[in-house]
Amino acid sequence: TLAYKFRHTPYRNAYQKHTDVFITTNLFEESKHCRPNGVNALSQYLIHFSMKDKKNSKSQENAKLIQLSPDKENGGGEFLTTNQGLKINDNQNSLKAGERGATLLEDFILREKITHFDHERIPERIVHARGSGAHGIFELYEPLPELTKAGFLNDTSIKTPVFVRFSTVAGSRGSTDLARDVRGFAVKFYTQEGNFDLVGNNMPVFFIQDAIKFPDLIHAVKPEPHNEIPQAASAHDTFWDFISLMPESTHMIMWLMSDRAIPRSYRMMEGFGVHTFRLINAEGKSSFVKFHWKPLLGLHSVAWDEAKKISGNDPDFHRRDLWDAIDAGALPEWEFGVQIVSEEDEHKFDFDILDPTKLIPEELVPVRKIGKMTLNRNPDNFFAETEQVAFHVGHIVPGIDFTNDPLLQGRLFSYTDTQLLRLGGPNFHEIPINRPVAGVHNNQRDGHMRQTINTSRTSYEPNSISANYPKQATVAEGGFSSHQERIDARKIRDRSESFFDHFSQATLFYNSQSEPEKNHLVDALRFELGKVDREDIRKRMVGILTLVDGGLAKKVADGLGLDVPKGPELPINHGVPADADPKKYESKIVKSSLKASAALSMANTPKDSIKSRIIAILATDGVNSKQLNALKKELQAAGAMAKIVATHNGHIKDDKGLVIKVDFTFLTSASVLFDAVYVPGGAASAQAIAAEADALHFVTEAFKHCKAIGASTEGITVLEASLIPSGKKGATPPGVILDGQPADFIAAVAQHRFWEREKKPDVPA
Ligand code: HDE
Repeated sequence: TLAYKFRHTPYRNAYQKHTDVFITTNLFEESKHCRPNGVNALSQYLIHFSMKDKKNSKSQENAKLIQLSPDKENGGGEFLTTNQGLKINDNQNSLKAGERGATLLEDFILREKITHFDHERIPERIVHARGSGAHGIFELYEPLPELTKAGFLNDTSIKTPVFVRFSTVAGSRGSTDLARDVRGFAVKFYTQEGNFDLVGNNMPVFFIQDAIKFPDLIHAVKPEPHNEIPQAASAHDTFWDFISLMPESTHMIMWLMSDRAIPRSYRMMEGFGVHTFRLINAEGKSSFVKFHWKPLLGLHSVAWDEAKKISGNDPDFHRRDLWDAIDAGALPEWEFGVQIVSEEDEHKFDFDILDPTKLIPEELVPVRKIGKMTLNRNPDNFFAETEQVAFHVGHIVPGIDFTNDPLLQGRLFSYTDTQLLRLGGPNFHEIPINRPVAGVHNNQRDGHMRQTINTSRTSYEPNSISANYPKQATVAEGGFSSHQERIDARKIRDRSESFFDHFSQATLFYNSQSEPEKNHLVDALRFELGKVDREDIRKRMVGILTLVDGGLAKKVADGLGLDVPKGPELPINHGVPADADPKKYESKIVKSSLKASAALSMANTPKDSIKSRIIAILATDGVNSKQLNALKKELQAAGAMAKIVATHNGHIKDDKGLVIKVDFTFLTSASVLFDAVYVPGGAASAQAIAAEADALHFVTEAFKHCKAIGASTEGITVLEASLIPSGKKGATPPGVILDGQPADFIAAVAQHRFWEREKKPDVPA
């Protein structure tokens, strides 16, 4: 009836005018007495309608949002009820035998409320427990029929809805965002042919080559089993013990010790599918592919000292940053790229493209940008969406397929298994955030928390009672058919010799880093190994580093007070099967044919925008309003956010007596939460700020972390009072702008960091 009403009332016209979500929400509101069946049928109808309407890309974009609508509940203007819909009269007192008496077992309202509360938690993810999600869309630049038949990669009029979850790997759900760690970058595309999940990371390679080592790796990096210390950190004995015995992890360790492991923002990091996948075109031709996400804001990191301090000041820093940016309309964007290798070229590289510890340098195979993803909506409910979203590398669509990468093959098993435990049963695909917008029709039935009411008498196939529906689809009708790879092999537990070079790309990565990045890598290794108690582990690790770069090994050894070993402890091999000849498993020492690759250094990222950067303006009563307003205006015009940090909360008065709202005080914020600092003039304001130790610490610390700092007229006295080496005019260090124009300051902020300031002498902050 609702569907009929929808088709024959003004709702449809309104819908066609693309105000769909609003209208559908109202329609659902009107139809709430029919929940859930009527509404679900209606939502399915609307999705169907919107998906048919290919030219209306706006409706495509909303297919997932329309689907989520009937499951939303707000409670606004309603009476409080039990889960059975009974209106509650007293939510303050339990039912007792007299005012001072014992609580009665009869109190079904109390029991329902407490029982539900007792069951609120589900197991956190075994890895990637800490994360943040957002909705968005993916838009294709040009059709790719020569490469793939996937619908969403062939029709530029479709806006494919996506849900993305970023995460750290090692820490628990409540751990800090700023851990030195890999970041998860998982994207669920709700395509018209079913869900495609690209479950990637912000680093293009992985620690291990075979899935069978994954539990060992994760046991080693997680808090140690006897005392559950340390939380969200790899700087401890068991991790480095394992790594020092796993030469295949050396390349990934270079990435993990680099600035990529401490991003400034989820919005400013790359994403990678890691494994080589396949694309399959309509003729069944396969090409190998590596997937890339390139952030339009460029790649940026924080300093390690800063990361440690952010963890105390705002452990939700990345979560808040993503939320606030989307809320403010600064929508995060990534270009989607592919590196394509034809089947004929599979063996043309000096590494194996099935080995997940190797990347394909962009100099050898350029990244072709094929589309753009924009995150445009924060979730309504963290648990329902971000926590319950279930990604799986095995969720693919026709036109995409797997390779025999042994890490990918193992993942294909793990992800369903983990959701069964985490989400409690086989119907996790029915949880709203996981439901495909393509219809689901099969003979799977029942199980815990089944939502669908299957009305057919048959739940088997073949059947004649239901005319054999739901029926199989031919390939032409969109049925999935696995790529018919030819296999002629013995069944064997072994590893290909083409996987035995463990160091050449680690060296390539190190050689590709800028000088400051190399220094950060050395410092990271000194920090991490410095936290390792057992000297034998430290020594073994430094030995491995000699195979990456002699200079690197020496610098790390110096920091640890160790003699530089001539080479590694021999033999260098990964775990050897009990009956195998250890010689056969020895690492091969291979030289990379490439000296350096520009794409591996964050120093080469575009630095032409300050969009969504957060600038602290230190000001208090008497601030020079002309300077303050001029800068604020320019910052906002450039897309940045200016925040007033003052000596007291509430409001301040400028030199004209006008009131300005204070955003933070030196007590409620810290320099590490901002990208840059500016101190405007105004004698009274500058004097009061210079008299505050926390304010002087604020600017000194911003200097230590190599951020842009600006000051005008009397504001300069604040820098002079701080520990900045030369806050005075004449000998200003890079990135310190005194009495400049707003444009000069903005140009400095766009640089993100002036790492050259790290050269000693350092400032204490
Ligand atoms: Fe995962 N991984 N993984 N992983 N992974 C999980 O699935 C696993 C690997 C990645 O935001 C788990 O739902 C195995 C590589 C991300 O919900 C689990 C192996 C890459 C996320 C699992 C790997 C990833 C996960 C835990 C080695 C980058 C978070 C909870 C064979 C390409 C997804 C869950 C989210 C989550 C298993 C290796 C990325 C247990 C066995 C390589 C981004 O299934």
